[in-house]
Amino acid sequence: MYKEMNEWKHLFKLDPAKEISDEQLDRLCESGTDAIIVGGTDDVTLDGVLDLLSRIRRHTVPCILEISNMEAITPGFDYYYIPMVMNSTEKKWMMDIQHQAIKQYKDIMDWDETFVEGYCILNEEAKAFKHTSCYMPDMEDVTAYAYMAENVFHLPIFYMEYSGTYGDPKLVRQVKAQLNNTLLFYGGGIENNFQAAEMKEHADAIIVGNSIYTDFKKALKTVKAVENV
Ligand code: 1GP
Repeated sequence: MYKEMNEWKHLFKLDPAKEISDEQLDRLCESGTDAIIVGGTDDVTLDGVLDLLSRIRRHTVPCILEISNMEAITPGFDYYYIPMVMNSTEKKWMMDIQHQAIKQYKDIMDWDETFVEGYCILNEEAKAFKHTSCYMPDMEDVTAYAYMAENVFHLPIFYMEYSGTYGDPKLVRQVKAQLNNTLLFYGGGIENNFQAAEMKEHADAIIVGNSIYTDFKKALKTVKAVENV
């Protein structure tokens, strides 16, 4: 039986631009993870998204499309996440692309399955950081973004995105202390059990991405690592 989103602890994020075998994909889907996100920054094509969707769909695990480009949107996912990059220096990534997407799709959008994520990208080396022209916020900035995500924008999710590097658990703890209703998602550099549990202690849910492709066995073990955290 799958849980409601506010009970989720662990998600895997699959990149449609990367290869994964059927065997590995099956093991991820049956691992006990709460959901699988399909999303990436570069080379996200409709073909890549559809390929993953059809393969994940053989399982009952909830699957989510995190929308990064308009050309790769398709029906069939359980949920759709729309990122708004709060620490981008360009309004485009906070407002304009979402505006365009909503103009085009609002008649078919279902708000029971669509969730907006307030993203704060915290790794200067991450592709997404550069791609969306982010600046590096300090601790006070990040907690203020979290506060805004909850109280100004009433967003369901605040996402601390360290993609590619392991973040600062102290900062995650401080951000969590700021939030009452908005869920805190943490993603970035989780490669083993210890890191998974450490971040899950503060975040509502952790997201494991890259290590699926670099050390599959360890990535898989992160699911059990957060079960009782
Ligand atoms: C990426 O937050 C996710 O969007 C996970 O990060 O790929 O570093 O695990 P990693």
